Amino acid sequence: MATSSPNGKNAPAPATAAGSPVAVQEEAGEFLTTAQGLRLPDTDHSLKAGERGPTLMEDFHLREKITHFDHERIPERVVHARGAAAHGIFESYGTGRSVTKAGFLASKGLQTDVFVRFSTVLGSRGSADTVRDTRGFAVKFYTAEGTFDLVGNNMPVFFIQDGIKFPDVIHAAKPHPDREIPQAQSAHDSFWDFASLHTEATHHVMWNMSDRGIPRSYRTMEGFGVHTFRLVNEAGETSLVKFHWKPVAGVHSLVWEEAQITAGVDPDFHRRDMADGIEAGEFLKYELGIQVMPDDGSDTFEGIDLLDPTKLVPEELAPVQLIGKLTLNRNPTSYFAETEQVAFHSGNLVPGIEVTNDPLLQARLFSYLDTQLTRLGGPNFTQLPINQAHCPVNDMLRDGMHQSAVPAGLAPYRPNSIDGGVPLAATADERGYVRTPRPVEGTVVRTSPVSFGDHFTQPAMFYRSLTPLEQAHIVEAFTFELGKCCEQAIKERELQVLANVDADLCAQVAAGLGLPAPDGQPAADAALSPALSQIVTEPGPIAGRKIGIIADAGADLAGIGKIRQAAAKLGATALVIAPVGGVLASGARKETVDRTLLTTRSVEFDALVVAGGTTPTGDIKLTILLQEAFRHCKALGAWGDGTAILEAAGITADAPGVVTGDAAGKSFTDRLAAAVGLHRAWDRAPAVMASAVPPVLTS
Ligand code: HDE
Repeated sequence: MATSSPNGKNAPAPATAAGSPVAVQEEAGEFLTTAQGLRLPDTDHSLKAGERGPTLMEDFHLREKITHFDHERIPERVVHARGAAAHGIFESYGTGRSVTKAGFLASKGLQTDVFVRFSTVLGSRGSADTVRDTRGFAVKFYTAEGTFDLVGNNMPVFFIQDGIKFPDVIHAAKPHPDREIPQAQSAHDSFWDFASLHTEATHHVMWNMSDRGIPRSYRTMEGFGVHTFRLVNEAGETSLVKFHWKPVAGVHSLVWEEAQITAGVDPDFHRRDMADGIEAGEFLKYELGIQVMPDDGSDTFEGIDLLDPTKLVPEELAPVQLIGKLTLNRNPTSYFAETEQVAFHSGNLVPGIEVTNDPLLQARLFSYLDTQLTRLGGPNFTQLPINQAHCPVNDMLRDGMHQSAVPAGLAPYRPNSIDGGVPLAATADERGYVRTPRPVEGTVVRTSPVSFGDHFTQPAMFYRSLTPLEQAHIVEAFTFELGKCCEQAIKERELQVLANVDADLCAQVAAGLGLPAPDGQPAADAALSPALSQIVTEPGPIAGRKIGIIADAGADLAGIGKIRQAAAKLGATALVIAPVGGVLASGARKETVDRTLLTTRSVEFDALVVAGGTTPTGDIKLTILLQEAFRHCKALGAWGDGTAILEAAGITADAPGVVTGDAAGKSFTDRLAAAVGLHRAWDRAPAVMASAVPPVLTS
């Protein structure tokens, strides 16, 4: 009898010729076997002609084991190779219904399975998480009407306006082809050579050089669909829409020195943070939002060309309306089977969500399916468990490498009479993907519209909308990146680009490089969008954050217990750092040492606290730990005589963001949580952070 097989095809349940059921292959049984199920007595010694003799061809187990091992790798993604993922649930608010008929957005409370993969763009699979780069934010919605992939980034704009240039920007940004260095970074000549010659990249470059290029965590990143999509509701009315992901934990970043240290100390920083958070029940949460613009045939809104992916629509002009909530609540079981083999495709769409003529999006529609053929070894990658649709699939696609379905029937073609005419074509009423008719006409050309020609107004808007502190970070980033270039002409040309964005920005970077600042023609009247700033003035949630407590055998263990409890209540984790490992004990109280001065570094923590009763050691590693956290504007604290240890490291109790008290009571833990909730003590920045010029603070 035809049943639905595990891969969703209408196929006979797998069975032997005699009709005995065959289970889908998974590891089972307590004995080690070959891939054919033969039990093995020994997997440690190859079959040899005598103890000291040559190995025999006859050893089929050795050959199978080594052969399979030889083929364990698949090609890494040509971009976005470094990534980490999680399963989750998307819950619709039902508020998107007025603009789209997409079933998974229609009713309030409707839940859809999702798989989300975050990534960096440039680095190889084994590169560090905290490099300065754009982050991928790819979401697979397994909806009842087919899989919808929202393959976005953590920045709302892109380097190029036409997909045909993607190989150019990626070749320029990837390591130099001769020595394959530098890995996973843009601070090198070929990237800045391209960026300075190709001014349409300027807006994205500004975002990369801003704090958005070094997120604190995947949970503190915004996400953007980048392109404008066309949404269609049940009545057939269309709107132009941009997708946004708003992190519930707020938008927060690392500081540059911290990001660099972390790349060495913990290259897995972001994936560890996400996996640990999910394991601890501190799930990553984001709200899905849409900016809705009228589909009046002009493909523009308030003078902004909606087909130009180097432009954003300020939230002040089109507010982000929230339509659902994403919760990442389950870690993958197998990195390879799930995170590595997941195949996203911007052409995976559902009724109610359509594409526009954005030439970047159009090229993507070609690329994603194509790349999987090489990466996943043939056309049947949709049968891999992570890529299977969570709805019936009846595609008439047949055979090919790695075919694991057993399709029934004689007629994988249409029209047919043999299989009773099925599969049937679905009308719009039957939830078929019927595109909204749109007129297309034009002369065949290889050009861009004139409206794509303004490369500087929005970069100026972005820069000028940020706080002086965020601007100082951008200055520092440009000065660092260009300072790493060898070719003088490239630096000078990029300064010319910056001169056309903002004269102050250009002057400060030029000063840091020791070069004259050229004159430019920056936009005088770029409108501002304060929503682009990520600096908070009110404490936000601290779930998923880490607080280090410095202690030793003589420390106030009861106080440590209180901090641990207070942190846990807010979803944060407190970890005890001591000179040596083991357990700190005093009477009946015990506290396990989580880190030693040898195994940790300040970058692991959002705040550091010195426990009362801790004996000053004079250990330089402790001084560096505290000094680094101080320099990175993190919350610091001490109670009782722990304050003396802070002061010995040059940190005074009255410095901004330093919390002290007699005991680790409620007042102390509340003030500590508020300091962590502010993310950083930015008032400290002018005194501690390296920059091309001292940052100017408003307060
Ligand atoms: Fe991608 N991109 N891209 N891209 N992209 C890939 O697909 C490509 C673009 C994005 O976690 C590849 O499966 C072209 C914009 C993410 O698996 C590849 C163009 C945006 C991911 C590809 C773009 C993205 C990819 C590599 C220009 C943000 C990671 C492996 C037309 C809106 C997905 C793969 C994951 C991955 C091509 C532009 C986001 C080669 C040709 C714009 C998040 O197909």
